[in-house]
Amino acid sequence: MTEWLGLPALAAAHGGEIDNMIGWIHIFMLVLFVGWGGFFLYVLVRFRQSRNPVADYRGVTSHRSVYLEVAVAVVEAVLLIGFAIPLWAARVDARPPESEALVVQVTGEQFAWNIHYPGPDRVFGRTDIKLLDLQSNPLGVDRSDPAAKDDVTTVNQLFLPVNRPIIVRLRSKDVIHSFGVPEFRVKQDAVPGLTIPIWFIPTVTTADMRTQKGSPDFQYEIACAQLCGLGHARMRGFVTVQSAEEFQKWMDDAVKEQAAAESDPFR
Ligand SMILES: [Cu+2]
Repeated sequence: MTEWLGLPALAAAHGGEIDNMIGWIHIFMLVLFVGWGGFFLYVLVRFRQSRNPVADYRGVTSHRSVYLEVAVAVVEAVLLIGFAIPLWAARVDARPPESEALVVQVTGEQFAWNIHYPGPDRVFGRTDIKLLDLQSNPLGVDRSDPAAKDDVTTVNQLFLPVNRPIIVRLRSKDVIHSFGVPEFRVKQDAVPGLTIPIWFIPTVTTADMRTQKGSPDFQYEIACAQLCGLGHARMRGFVTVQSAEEFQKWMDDAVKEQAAAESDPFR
């Protein structure tokens, strides 16, 4: 129902509800705009100087405007209590258990997105700020920790399987960034010192979206949605949504590559 708003294509399970709410808010605002605009024109004519040469000190005596204001407040309360709060509660409280989801850590920095997968053991390896190297180890992963052996890290490339709950643990190294993927209807600030979980279920693979849009170069983009410094505009990450099999293959290859790099004495 919200095509008329020109929102970005939808590619997440919860997005329909958000779009509906945006649609209802627009309809309500349109009614208010037309209503108040009409009222304004009416009073311009009704209280024109030629008809009212002397000011009326009694003013309006009918209560119609009060009823109207109450009605507006009721509709606003319904939008807030009936739609917005339940939707928000579902987003932040009804998070799926980590055992059913793919958990991935995303750390913003000036000006990149560092992606960290726990690998097949599903345990994030230890990180240590002393091991942090902006070129070779931007997250400071301690590869001597057994849990870190199979961890996979990338920069600005987030690979996700389709139709599976994704939990992103969002963090920041320096300033406030914001993880925004418009097609997933997801936007959350990354705040230094906090790990903020967000979750969504991608429903359309990158390949399907390319066909749907008729654009072979389409990419889901992580746009930093908080002005975070001079390089803010080039702080772009890309999300590749794949079928479960494709994703598994990507993950297996990445783990192998990681192991090979680790055992390379000339690295
Ligand atoms: Cu940023």
